[in-house]
Amino acid sequence: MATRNECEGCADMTCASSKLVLEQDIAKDVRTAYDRIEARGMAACLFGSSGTCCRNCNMGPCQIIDGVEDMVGVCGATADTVAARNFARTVAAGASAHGDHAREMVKGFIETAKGNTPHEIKDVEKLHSLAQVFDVEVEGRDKNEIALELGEIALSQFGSQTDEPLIMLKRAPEKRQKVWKELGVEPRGVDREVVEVMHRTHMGVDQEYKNITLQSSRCSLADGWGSSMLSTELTDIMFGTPVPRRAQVDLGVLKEDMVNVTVHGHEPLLAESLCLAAQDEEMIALAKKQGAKGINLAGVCCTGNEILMRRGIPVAAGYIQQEMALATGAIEAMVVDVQCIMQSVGEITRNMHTDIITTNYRAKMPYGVHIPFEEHDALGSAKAILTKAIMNYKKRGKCFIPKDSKLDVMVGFSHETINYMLGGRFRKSYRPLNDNIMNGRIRGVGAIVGCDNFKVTDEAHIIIAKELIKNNILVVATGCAATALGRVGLCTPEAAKYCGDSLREVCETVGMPPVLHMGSCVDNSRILIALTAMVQEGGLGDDITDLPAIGTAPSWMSEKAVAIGHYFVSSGAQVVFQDLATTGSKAFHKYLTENMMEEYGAVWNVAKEPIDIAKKMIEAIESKREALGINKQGERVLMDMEMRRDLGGGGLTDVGCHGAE
Ligand code: SF4
Ligand code: MSK
Repeated sequence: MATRNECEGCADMTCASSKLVLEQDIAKDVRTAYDRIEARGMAACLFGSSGTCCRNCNMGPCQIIDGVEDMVGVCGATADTVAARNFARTVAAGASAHGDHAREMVKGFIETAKGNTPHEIKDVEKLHSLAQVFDVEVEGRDKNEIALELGEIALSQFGSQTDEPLIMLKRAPEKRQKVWKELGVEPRGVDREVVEVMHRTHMGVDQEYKNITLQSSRCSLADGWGSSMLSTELTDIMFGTPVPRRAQVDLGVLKEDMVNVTVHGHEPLLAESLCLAAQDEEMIALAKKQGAKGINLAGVCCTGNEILMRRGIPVAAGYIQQEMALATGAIEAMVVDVQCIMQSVGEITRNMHTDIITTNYRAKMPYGVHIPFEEHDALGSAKAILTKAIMNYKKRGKCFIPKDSKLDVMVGFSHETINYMLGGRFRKSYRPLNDNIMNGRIRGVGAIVGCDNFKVTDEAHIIIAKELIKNNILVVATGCAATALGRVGLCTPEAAKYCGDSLREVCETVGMPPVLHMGSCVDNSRILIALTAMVQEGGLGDDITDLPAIGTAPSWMSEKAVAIGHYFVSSGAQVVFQDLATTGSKAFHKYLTENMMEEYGAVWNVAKEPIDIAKKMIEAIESKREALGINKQGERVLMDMEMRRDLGGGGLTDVGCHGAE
């Protein structure tokens, strides 16, 4: 576990900006997670970290030791039952966070279709293609009419009480749909699956770990193929599907002579409205009146990734840096909504000019100022929030911005972009990607997703990414992992220099980074769609489990990461985590890490060291290649001019790179 001193002495490039900030006098009274880790001075509870502490009823809490007769729960619950129940509840908590977020997005989408928000339906092509999935008629209809019908059906997916599977499941490969049907894990309603987990894990209900885990799968699939996918797709339709663009990340994006407003959390409706308000003449004039040159909006965590992907607005900090961003003393307001906001940010700003502005009735904080974000008056709410921030500018005292700590990134790799990035405008398809995998120029795809975590070095993401691309594996990234990779320059085409020869040639020919930033943590659903598209394109098997692809969340922190990991495994894609709170139960842990393979064609893997995670990922990809028989077609194919022309027929120059600055 890292301490502040370790952070200060860390050679890790990702810590550089944080370290610079923490060294300043103005930061000396700011207590960060590093200080609290040091002060707590206690090791994590063994029962908690191995998944065998139960407090599901008031006869406990019970700490269970697997295999010791008297060390079962007072009710007789065994280690396997307790660990499976705890795992299921973690999945349910993660899925509920995505579900509640997605519901807000769908409601905002409906209000937009009705003309009740300052936003509009931007991506009509995507609207039409999603309408098809939901059997909504598009011919001769106005975009808002289509969106309204689509939105209402989407909303019904949350509270559905029928036993029909969620509509979006039919987007998965047919073979996968069959697996789910046979196992009986097709999710029915987004909310229902969370409720059922909570019921089945209540004292005295489901006591068989495999049966409990079936419901974990169903709940996680309701997240991945249900709520998260709905959120991503409707957000794209409303705010525009991301396309490649250049932008910047890290604390150096804050500006000394401007009102700095960071937006932190997850819901794009708030962030997009703030973007509109920040361009408003009246707001800019107010900022100037206070002596600032203007308003500088920057992101933190996944809300940051949403506006980074769509607008090229810079990301100041990932999860692990939120306290350091405040410690600069240069932020007038940190506007927050839901998820991943550390309670310490309120405490840090108590004696500073900075306001923490909470905006969602679900998430208020001690020392926060609450200004509700009303979707019916989105612009009005956003202006009220910005006004509060602007009026703090004159109160700003000494500040320190590590000006050189900002890195270029190329972002905006939606699954649609990948579709025509390699395929070209005139033949957009996953064929070239599949072909490149089949001929071995690209060995496979590795997803690096999830959070940062003070428990492990932030270098984990970087070590893994560098090892993968060195071995010609294309990396896709989301969430705070993507921000961490961006902070060291891996999300630029220039990072091709770290790749093995054949991946480097592909990247250089197309002009793409070897690490593709695909968005926020909700946007992991983009990866599900990309994997499905690869299957449907042909040549790489007929299910997700056949693909040479694997994911990792090496520094996971949030319960959402476990829900994501489980929907990937239940969808046939393997994952590797650094730890999993299931090790105290032999049979259940073995089920997750070995036996799920027979049913789902994928398992959870655990590896402590980042380099071992990378090795596991490479091994898994190579063994899928062997099984597909594509290694026989030639190990490494270097491109001649014709191949380059073929690949370069489309590419980022066709897609258009929209410079952020
Ligand atoms: Fe203990 Fe059983 Fe109650 Fe859990 S449900 S706290 S194991 S008695
Ligand atoms: S914000 S869930 S720390 S990715 Fe999505 Fe980052 Fe993980 Fe929160």
